[in-house]
Amino acid sequence: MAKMMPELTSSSVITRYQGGEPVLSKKDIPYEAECIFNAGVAKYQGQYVMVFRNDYQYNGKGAFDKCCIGIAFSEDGVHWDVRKEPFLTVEDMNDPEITRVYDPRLTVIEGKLYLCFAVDTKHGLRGGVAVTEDLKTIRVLSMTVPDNRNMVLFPEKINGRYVRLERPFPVYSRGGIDRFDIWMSFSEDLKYWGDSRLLMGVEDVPFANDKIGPGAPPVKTEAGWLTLFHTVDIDRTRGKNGWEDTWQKRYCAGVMLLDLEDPSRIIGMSREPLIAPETVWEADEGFRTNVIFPGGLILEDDGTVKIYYGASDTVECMATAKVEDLIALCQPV
Ligand code: BMA
Repeated sequence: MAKMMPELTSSSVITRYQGGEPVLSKKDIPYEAECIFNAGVAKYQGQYVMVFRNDYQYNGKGAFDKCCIGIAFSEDGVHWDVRKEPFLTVEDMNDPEITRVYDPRLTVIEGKLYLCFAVDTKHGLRGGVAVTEDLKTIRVLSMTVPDNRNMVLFPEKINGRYVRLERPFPVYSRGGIDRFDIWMSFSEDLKYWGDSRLLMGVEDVPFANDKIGPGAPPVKTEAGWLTLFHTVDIDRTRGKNGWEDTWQKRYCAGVMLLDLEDPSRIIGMSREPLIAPETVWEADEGFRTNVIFPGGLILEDDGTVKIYYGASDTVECMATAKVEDLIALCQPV
């Protein structure tokens, strides 16, 4: 039996944009859309770029029949113009095995924009790495074996290799329940990945009792690679949350700092959530409430950071903080 978690609150270092109002939701989307969430964000070619998940056509049984990835652009990282057509659909993948593409993350490496995304197939759940330079054509570089997702890329090579964080689902060896951890792999060409190793176990996070996964791609600071992750706890006495029929989990955002030279070494992490579900959009309204799903972290020149997170699998929200405050939260493990 998992140990129960107390009520969790957000760190005082974050400020929610407009008290927690979404920065993007279905009313902003010029095509069929229902839930707009779990976005990745990067600064690329002089503007902010957001790729987001759009789930639509609810099937009444806890899932949506349709899902695509949309794209939006912004001058300030707050107000977004959504492109008239989706960025990536199942049909674009041109593979009858593939049933869903979702939960995109973005990283700029050497002037190119890389997209990591989750790919549901008829024979398992895979993590894709793709690249675009013109924000229109996308080339898939690699796909993991099942089951793996939540992949994020570091923005530069470290000791000659590309690095990614990821979250495999070792069901058999972890007791057949959600005990899933953050792993990392290395590559010389972004196509072939290996030298995989565990970065952080779910048991290392005091506010998780279920699973954890990478969130926002790492950002370079003088103190180390700063990155956000998601944490999950479940408490069967909490009741169901949201208009989906069975949802009982809670997702929070955590923050950690990794060594610049050896990112498999955790310098520190916050012992408490950075963001816990509290506002109306995070805790009361939506498909699966009590879900904070961080996917983007932008460090501005003045030392502020913008944190982008999906709320309740329904809308995309944003918070700001000072980078030094996030670093200070990362205490030695
Ligand atoms: C995870 C993923 C996320 C989602 C979360 C909460 O397993 O599917 O995309 O936000 O569950 O439903």
